[in-house]
Amino acid sequence: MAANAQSIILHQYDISPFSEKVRVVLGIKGLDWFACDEPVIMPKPELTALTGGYRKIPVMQIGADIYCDSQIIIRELERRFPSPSIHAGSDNGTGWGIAMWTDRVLFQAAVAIIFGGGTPLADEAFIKDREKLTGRPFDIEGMKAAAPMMAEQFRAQLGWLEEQLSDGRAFLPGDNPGLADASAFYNLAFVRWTSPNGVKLIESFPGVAAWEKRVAGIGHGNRQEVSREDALDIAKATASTEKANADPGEPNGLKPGDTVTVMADDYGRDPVSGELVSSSAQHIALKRNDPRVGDVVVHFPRAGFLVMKS
Ligand SMILES: N[C@@H](CCC(=O)N[C@@H](CS)C(=O)NCC(=O)O)C(=O)O
Repeated sequence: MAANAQSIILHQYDISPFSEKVRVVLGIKGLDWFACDEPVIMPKPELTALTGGYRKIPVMQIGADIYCDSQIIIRELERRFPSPSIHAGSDNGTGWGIAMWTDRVLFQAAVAIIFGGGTPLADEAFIKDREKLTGRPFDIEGMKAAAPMMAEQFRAQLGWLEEQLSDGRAFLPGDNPGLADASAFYNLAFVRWTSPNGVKLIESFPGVAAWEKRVAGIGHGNRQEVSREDALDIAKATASTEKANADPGEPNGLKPGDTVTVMADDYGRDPVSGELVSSSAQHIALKRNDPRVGDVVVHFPRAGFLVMKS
């Protein structure tokens, strides 16, 4: 079946670690979805037509609703497809906090090991692109120098996973896999794809290595492919399903109709502006228009993002 307005379309590329986090969640939930492959470096004209400037990967599209950042993608998947839940075992919400650890501290250690160890991924065009993304030099020599220290950091954090698994549980939250598993796993997958030295560190933890196999065994649900042009046509032909909603608890008085700008608080801070449709403690949705895709609503998480009223 071809992709349509109800399909989950994941704008991604295969060696994108944050896409792997979402793919594992799609696997936990056993969902049908479409991969729309995007370039690894800029330009990404089709992606930014949908997002209004956000260029990071992954982005999820369902019709004319565009979800930027793995956190809001997974929250939306949980909302639309609650069973089985990503909140497994005793996790009702702290899984999001675990993801903040794995997406920032653990990920930075993995990146330093991968790029400090030399990888063909880092060609000249890639380095230039990532310098623009982060606003900092992509300092391979510095990463090489830091790699031994970062190996210690990575090992210490792998040790936490080993301790969590030490009572024989199958997954981090207990008998069933959840958000914590997807969040930790993708970092290890990224290391396995790219860094033999990093793999040795992982292999030194038998419980972690066995858990990794179990998470890999979950799979990615049922994947099909969709082209970028077809994905844009779907957005153009569809209206967003997001309803206007004023949050009385908004600390800074934001309300539907306000013009706001949203950007990540870490790297890839390309601002996206639009008219606020709805917001909550965990979510903000902006309406914007693009000649290629018409009216779309772009969704972001609140934790890790800055919102400015224009
Ligand atoms: N906080 C973001 C991080 C996403 C991220 O850094 N993605 C990487 C690829 S895995 C990226 O976009 N790199 C730059 C690029 O692909 O253009 C999320 O959770 O989705």
